[in-house]
Amino acid sequence: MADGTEQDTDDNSADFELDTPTPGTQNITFVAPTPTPTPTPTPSPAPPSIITYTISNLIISPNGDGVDDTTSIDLAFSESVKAEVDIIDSKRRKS
Ligand SMILES: [Ca+2]
Repeated sequence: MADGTEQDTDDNSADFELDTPTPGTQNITFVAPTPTPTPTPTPSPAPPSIITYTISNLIISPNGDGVDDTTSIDLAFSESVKAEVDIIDSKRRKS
């Protein structure tokens, strides 16, 4: 047909064909997709940190002679943490 009316030349009712296209005429309405906002990443919480610490003796000789056999370590963290303290000898080996 030449009157611009809809035709179904391929027997597919899901589409339609125009015999005479209409340049400049909007045959369909374009609907812009709604932009999906990019989720704002949640800032990572600051890792736990040491607030204060005291060590009564930095060097100990735990040989039971009563001289510098012990030390006292007091740590305060910014939050509750599971902490491990390593005691190393002069050759940097763990006890
Ligand atoms: Ca000692």
